[in-house]
Amino acid sequence: MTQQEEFYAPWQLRAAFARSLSDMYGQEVPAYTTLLEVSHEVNADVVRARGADAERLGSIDRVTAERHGAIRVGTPTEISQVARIFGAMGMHPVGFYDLRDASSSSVPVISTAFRPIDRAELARNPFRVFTSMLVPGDRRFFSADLQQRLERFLGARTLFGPELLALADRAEADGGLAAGDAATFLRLATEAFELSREPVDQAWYRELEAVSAVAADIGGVPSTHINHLTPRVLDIDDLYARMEARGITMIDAIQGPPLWEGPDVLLRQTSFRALAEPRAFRTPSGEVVQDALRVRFGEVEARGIALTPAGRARYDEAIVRGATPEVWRETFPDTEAGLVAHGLGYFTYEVSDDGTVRREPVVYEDFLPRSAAGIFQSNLTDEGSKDAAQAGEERDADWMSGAVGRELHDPFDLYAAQVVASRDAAATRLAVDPESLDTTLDTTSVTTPDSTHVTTPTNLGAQA
Ligand code: OOG
Ligand code: NI
Repeated sequence: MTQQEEFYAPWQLRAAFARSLSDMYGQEVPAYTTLLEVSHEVNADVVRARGADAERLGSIDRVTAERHGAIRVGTPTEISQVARIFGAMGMHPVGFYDLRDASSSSVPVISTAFRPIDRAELARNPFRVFTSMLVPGDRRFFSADLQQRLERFLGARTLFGPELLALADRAEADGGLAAGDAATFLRLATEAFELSREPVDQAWYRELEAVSAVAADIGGVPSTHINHLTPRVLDIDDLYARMEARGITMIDAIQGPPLWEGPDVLLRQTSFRALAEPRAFRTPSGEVVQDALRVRFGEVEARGIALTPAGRARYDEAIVRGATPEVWRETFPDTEAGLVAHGLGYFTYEVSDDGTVRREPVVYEDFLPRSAAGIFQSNLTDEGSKDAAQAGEERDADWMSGAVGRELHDPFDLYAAQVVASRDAAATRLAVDPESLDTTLDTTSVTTPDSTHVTTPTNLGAQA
């Protein structure tokens, strides 16, 4: 009897792919290895100093393994293929980001993020990839003539080979792959996101670059590549200081909320500029010359609590006023209990051993358009050109969903569903009506201002 080959479930493919990409990126971009080292040091120090409290927004194992990557593609066909590859790893498109308006420089893309969506899957491995797609029909950036040549160029290239796509489809249909196929799938998927060594068509690249460095990065070459891989840290201010101390120049500021005494919400990110990497170019006369391109950079992030639409509206207003501690104090309660009480953050219902119900924060799994624009922008040597007088091409979540060929999940719906599921599970465990637990949302049922522990309503205590 032949021995049964080991089978890789989607989450195992996802975890293995995240590791494989990280190994590849570490070999090719040495500053990323420094970033990982410093992240590990910072996380170990935070766990030592804060103990269990450090793991409130995710176990140290999850945080240590946690990464997001970013890729950029050119066409609906390409993004639908990306969706098949990530679909094989249990990653689904979530959210719609329009960076064309979020940025003052020329960033002619719209984006989504591929990530696991179930609580259990996120806990196993939360790897996510921010995926951007060009909008060649947007006249603010591209003339009709350039659009046509760009679309012809993109239409003629192949980012993902037939073997990779066939394995991806099989993995999705069968809920995983046997060991041999899994190894091939992982190798081909990793290769698809490596930086190509092929000479770049100099005239074409430079023509696009004059319009937008992002457009050149996407449409100026026949392949795609991962442009950063971001570890998660528990103290991003400390990390920023340590990186600078090691001589790596970071961008001016940490994007997103400020450092303050209250709960961390959403996402704080910072990055170091792309390093110039040697690249061969083919000149119009056919000669191959050596030059350099800056297309791969480093980023790090600290994740906070997911905000409800009401909380997000406050965030969006606050960020316009300026992400200072003063603005934050005027905008957000300084405790988790306050976020619960005002319905600003997502918190699950958890039953303690003594039968009381606690609320635990849900970590933010998504991205922020303004911060993303800041990250794009910080890595552009040139603003590019953008004619604001022209009408932009209409793009929205529905359009993106059509391009991707899959349902585009709404991040708020996913967080809310997670809270409802936890409430139902808690109610089942306590043998009460889930609606009765909703009374714990009242301000009055929060016991102390600095704790998220909520009292069990008396009717609940009687039944327990
Ligand atoms: C993506 C930039 C956005 C983030 O973390 O907000 C991003 C890109 O540069 O392609 O990764
Ligand atoms: Ni990023």
